[in-house]
Amino acid sequence: MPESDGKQRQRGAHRVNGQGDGPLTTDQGVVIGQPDGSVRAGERGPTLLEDFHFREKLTHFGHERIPERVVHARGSGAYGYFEPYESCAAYTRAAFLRDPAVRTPVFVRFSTAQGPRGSADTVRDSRGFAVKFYTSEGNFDLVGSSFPVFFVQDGIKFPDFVHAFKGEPDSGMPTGASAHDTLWDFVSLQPETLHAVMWLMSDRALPRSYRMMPGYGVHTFRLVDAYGNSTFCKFHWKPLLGVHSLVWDEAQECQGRDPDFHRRDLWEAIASGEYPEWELGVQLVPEEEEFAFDFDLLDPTKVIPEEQVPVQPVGRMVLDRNPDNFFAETEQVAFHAANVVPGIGFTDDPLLQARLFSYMDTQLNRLGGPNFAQLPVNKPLAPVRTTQRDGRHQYALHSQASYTPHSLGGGCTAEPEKQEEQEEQEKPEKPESSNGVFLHHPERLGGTKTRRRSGSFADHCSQAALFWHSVGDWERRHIVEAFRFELGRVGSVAVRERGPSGAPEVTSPALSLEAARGSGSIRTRRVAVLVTDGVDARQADAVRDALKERGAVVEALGPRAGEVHGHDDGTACAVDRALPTVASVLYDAVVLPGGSGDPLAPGAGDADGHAAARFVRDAYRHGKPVAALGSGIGALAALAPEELRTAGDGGGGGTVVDHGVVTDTAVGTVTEEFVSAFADAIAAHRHWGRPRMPR
Ligand code: HDE
Repeated sequence: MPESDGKQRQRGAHRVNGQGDGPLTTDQGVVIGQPDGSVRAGERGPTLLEDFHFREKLTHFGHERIPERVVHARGSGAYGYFEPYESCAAYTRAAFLRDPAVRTPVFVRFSTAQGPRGSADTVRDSRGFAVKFYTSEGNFDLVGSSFPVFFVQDGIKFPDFVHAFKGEPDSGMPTGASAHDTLWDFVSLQPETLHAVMWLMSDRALPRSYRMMPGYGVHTFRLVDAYGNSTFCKFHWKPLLGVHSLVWDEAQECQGRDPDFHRRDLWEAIASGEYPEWELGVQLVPEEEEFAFDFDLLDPTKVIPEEQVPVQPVGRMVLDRNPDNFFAETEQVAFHAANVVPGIGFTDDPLLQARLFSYMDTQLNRLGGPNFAQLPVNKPLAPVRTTQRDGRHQYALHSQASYTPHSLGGGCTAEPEKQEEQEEQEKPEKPESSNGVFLHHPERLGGTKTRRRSGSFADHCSQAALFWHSVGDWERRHIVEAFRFELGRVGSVAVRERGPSGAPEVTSPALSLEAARGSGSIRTRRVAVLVTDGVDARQADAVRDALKERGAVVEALGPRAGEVHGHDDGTACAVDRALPTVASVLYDAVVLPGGSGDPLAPGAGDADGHAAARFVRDAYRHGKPVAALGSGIGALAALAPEELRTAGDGGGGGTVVDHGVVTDTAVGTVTEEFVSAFADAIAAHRHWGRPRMPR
């Protein structure tokens, strides 16, 4: 792949492919003749201490792991780029937002928050959405979340929240789950958690894919223009594929069927050229309107309803490259909420203020020293000139004086501008004169030292209720089911019974998943075609081709890998995977083509003979599109409720759609009418309100 941007060229210098041309060596470059045996005193004798190669190899191995992140340990990363649609100079002097011709390289890491490094992807949790922009003015990290609100208002409560969320202190259980006593004990005693808990109980906590997940900066930030004027800003990432979720039953089964479900999905999409894309949007609030809301802009448990302040699109981010090395890049990447560039500033949100301290601190522990900004994934593209020196893992060979001011060797060419000059620049007359220098926003401060929380942070119920009243009926049903499940797992009766009181009925439609369905495309959606001996092979191929043409990933699942015989003489149908090795939860939709065979017949490895029937039942229960063609309709009818309308039910031919169940009597082929009805059903993602399947 050509090195398209500066970051990729920079990485190129560190890339190591294979072992090179020569023989294996030790870390010291000494050639090893025979790498497969340790040096022993006799062929059956003890290993000798002098075998430096053996000792070096085992010692290095024993040190391969670094401490995992205390939160967000489980993550997946990718490279890409960001480009603004047009100049945002009216609000910010940040160079990467000022020129639509500038593409800024990015590295993004998505993560779960609670579980350890090896935990499953589809747990109920908020997700990290951390973006490192390698801008020409230094690195900007937007270390965000898939929820727009956080659980606590003050960073001093963060360790308490995390301790409660992580496994129980004695057993360490559960892994990656909130359904246990300490979490519910804490949240029921700390009512500011309520709004984020509503999000956690909703389907928002179960993304279908990282590619279909929104991101939020959560805090109110500042944008600062070239004249030093500041505007409050909330950041939003909106996925081009729309926002889609799993259902709880499916998410749980996925944890076993494919614990890497999200990691695999992201990796495979990028590897196959289906580059995921997000739009960056901002909600802007002029400084004068700081107090125009019935909540505090500094309170990270609140959203600014989009109906009140619309999200303005400012640019797009595309992820187009998987990392070369998981450890070196996805594991060693170090995000820091304090990494900002000129034109972006902080507010006094007490959660943000705590984060400005915490990330550097944790990285010193995790990465073992202060020089982690020299690691390839963390290294800025902007020139780095500091007087920081030495420390563990120092790569640079500094020879110049390491203090300012200095006069040796020609003096310091990188001397900062004098303080007085900087202050003069705080309101520069000409925008260009402030280029490149980071100025802290000269916010006027004053107050009495206190640990008291502002009264403006006291309302914990209104926005939790706003969320509840704004989502669709099916989303509300899922929230109730989630509370039932979670509290059902809580042992302490006292904790189970603690709960908040009601609040007024106000809505913000933008909070519903219904409002974020996406463009109607089925690109990269995974569709299973169930085939068996006797299948209408021409039809199975036709449906596969038609859906692939629309960008779906289509796999034929049969009783065994290889191929099955077709219904018509001489025809055959290729099988991508043996059905008993997969499950409906790994797909978005299923098709039963026609033919003379029974598509629900058991195959090799199908322990109880019900794998195919279970596949279709699960897809139906989880609200996924189910299609049946020709004689496949009969097989579906044997499972589906009688109330469902299907083609051939006295209604004659053509395509019939009922609650995302799409049927068509065609034989030997598929009609355009069927394909587009099925594609629409897939794009709609899930279909609720179906008649229940008989048990
Ligand atoms: Fe973090 N958070 N956080 N956080 N956070 C970390 O930093 C912390 C918060 C978020 O992919 C840690 O390098 C405090 C909010 C993401 O590498 C640590 C507080 C949001 C990631 C830390 C918060 C986040 C982290 C652990 C409350 C959403 C993963 C390892 C004041 C806006 C980044 C590390 C990655 C990681 C501290 C609250 C997002 C300990 C003290 C709110 C996406 O420094």
